[in-house]
Amino acid sequence: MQKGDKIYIYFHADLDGVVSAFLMKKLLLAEGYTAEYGEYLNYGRVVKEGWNEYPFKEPFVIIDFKYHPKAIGYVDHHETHKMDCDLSGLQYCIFEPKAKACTGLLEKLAESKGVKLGRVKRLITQSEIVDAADYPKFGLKPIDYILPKRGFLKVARAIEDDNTIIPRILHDLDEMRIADWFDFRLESLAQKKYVRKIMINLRGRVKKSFTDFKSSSKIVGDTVVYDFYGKEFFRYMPGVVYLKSKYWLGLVERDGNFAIKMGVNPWSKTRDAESNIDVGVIAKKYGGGGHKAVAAIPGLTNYDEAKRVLEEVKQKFVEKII
Ligand SMILES: [Mn+2]
Repeated sequence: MQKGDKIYIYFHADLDGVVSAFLMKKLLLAEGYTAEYGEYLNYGRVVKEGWNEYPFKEPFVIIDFKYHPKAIGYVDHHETHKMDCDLSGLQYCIFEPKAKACTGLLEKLAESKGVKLGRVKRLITQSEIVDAADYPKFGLKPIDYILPKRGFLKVARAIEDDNTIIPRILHDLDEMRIADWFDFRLESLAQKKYVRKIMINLRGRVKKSFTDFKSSSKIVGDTVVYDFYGKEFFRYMPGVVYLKSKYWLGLVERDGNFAIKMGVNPWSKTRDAESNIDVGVIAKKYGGGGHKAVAAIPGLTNYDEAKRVLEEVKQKFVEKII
């Protein structure tokens, strides 16, 4: 690689992935490269079945997503993504499963290269709160995420709700001057029309989903189990209905794509104490992935298959056997 060469940045389609891609671009530009955003990535069938043949524009780096052997850089914190390959030859590589988000890893990486990213502390902390679901520590309730009042949560929600705004978000981040200087980027983005539009649209849908959740969920042992086939699910909704529950496990569907979601309730005391279930390990057995406290099995092709996996995983939760 020579100075001026173009490097593409591929990243996970969530707040951490987007913000980390923005920071990676800053780093690469400071290092004298030309940097361009490649594409935002989501877990699903394409990644599950055709990852090795994925049409990356090269050379490229991957942020906050599954490793690819052709990547010249890799930044991640998902234990289940750990590979047996040698990452030491990669120019821009940092893998720390204990990190709360990739944003902090980008800062570390920049420091190791002697690059100053500017004022990014606030931006990094906000991404860490969202990615690690550190909400209780900051006095935020499940509903504060689902229908947010805080600017950084509005941006996180908007990205989650409509991935197609990601290129606009990145463009606006790159163009920011004053908000960039004052480290008020996400608050500034929250004022944008395309974010506000999503926030208004969410209200009615959340109300409906809340009603649906009450009728489509039950408590099994210490786990909230839900089946949201044909209904719209919102992350942390189990916490709105059952604030004190320990574990959450459910089936969700979007556009014919089925997934099993599972995790420790971020608002329960279990989270800080030792949990005897490692959901990342369970998910990996079914071709999914994640962390100890939150994981998913995406890419399930039909309801029957999803339902079968849900039942099997439910048994593991009941018996506390992984
Ligand atoms: Mn992340």
